[in-house]
Amino acid sequence: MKKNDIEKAYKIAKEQYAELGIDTEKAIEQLNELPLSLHCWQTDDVGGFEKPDAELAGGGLQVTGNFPGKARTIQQMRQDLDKVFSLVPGKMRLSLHAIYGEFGGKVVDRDQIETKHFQGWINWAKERGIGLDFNCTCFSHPYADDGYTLSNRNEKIRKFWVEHVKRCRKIAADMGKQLGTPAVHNIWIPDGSKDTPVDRFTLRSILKKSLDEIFEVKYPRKYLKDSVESKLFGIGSESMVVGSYDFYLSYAVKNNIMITLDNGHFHPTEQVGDKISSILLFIDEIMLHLTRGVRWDSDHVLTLNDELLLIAQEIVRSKALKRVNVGLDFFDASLNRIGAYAIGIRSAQLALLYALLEPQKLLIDYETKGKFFERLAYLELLKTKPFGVVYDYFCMASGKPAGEDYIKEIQAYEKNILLKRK
Ligand code: RNT
Ligand code: ZN
Repeated sequence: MKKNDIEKAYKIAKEQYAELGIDTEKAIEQLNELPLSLHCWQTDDVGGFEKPDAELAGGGLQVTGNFPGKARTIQQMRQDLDKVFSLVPGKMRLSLHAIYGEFGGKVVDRDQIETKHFQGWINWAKERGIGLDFNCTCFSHPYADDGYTLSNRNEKIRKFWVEHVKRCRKIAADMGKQLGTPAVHNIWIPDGSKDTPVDRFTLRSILKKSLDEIFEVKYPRKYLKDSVESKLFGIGSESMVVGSYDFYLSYAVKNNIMITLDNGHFHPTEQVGDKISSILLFIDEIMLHLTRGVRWDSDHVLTLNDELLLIAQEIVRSKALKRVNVGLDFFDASLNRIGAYAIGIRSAQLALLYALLEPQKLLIDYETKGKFFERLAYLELLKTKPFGVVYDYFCMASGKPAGEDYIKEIQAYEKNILLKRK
């Protein structure tokens, strides 16, 4: 896109929004300050680097597709992530999983991992001025094969996973300490049952006990923020998931930790956006895993749809930009993986920008006066306002490709880098 054209269009867009009492510059500034936590696992289909060429995600997570050029080494993964960062404006963080450590060709089991295995990542993040978030990996492991980890009835296996998660929290706290920005540690486990279980109560009490043990160790919030992620069902856990929404919401409220809302983990007509204003009255912060659910599947590339818009609007309308940790979570191996990131990040930012460009005062005024025609009319009008132009300008002003320009860059990267990978 031509710089001149973007500037011209932006000038008009700015005036249009100003007529509604909205300052586009301020919206851009707010968006620029809001970090997005990029999930590292779209680079390699949740493979990790515990063993060469790890393929299967496991734990009910299934990645389909075989687009060429998946990252097979940490170097390739970093190269891909740098490419992604070069294509998008705004602040980024990186969310790592425990299987992405640098294990130096040795077998380091999950109950043995230490900060030293992630020091390379910490240095990498420091050089780029970005924060890290962390996730224990309670799947793709022989001890997860029977479908239960932290809620396993077998004490040896349960203890193994408790030790793993404890170590992961320690690593996350070290990341936060070294990088000067708290790391979110997120716990998601696949535990659940394919068929209708009889004794749900015992399973959930075991999970509670494991979590209590895990959280016995306290870390300052300036280093570590703990979060737990619920799910409705997965492949192989269709009938019951131990870590359900009710379970984790109760646990989070009681223990004042965060809950991770992955919008692919709810009933199709349930809206995560609607939950934000409720939860934030009872816990300090939440974590989001933004994704796109399609029928039964939860991990399609994020696009700008109504569900995402409501989430963004509710963050902004609740004045919770500093209380919501926005992360992404999708993995699709059927298309260019760098492109998947770029699309997902752009969608998240577009949704947030759209929400930041809302004339809140005006809308609330109509709402409180019961003027519902006017409220609806403005909400509809906003859909045809030029927020895309404002986003293009934001990209350009940040020195990043604007409009369709990022597509060409990804095509070139595919040709020159991805297709040449073995
Ligand atoms: C799984 C959860 C979880 C994972 C990652 C890989 O359903 O969404 O967040 O996607 O931990
Ligand atoms: Zn998730």
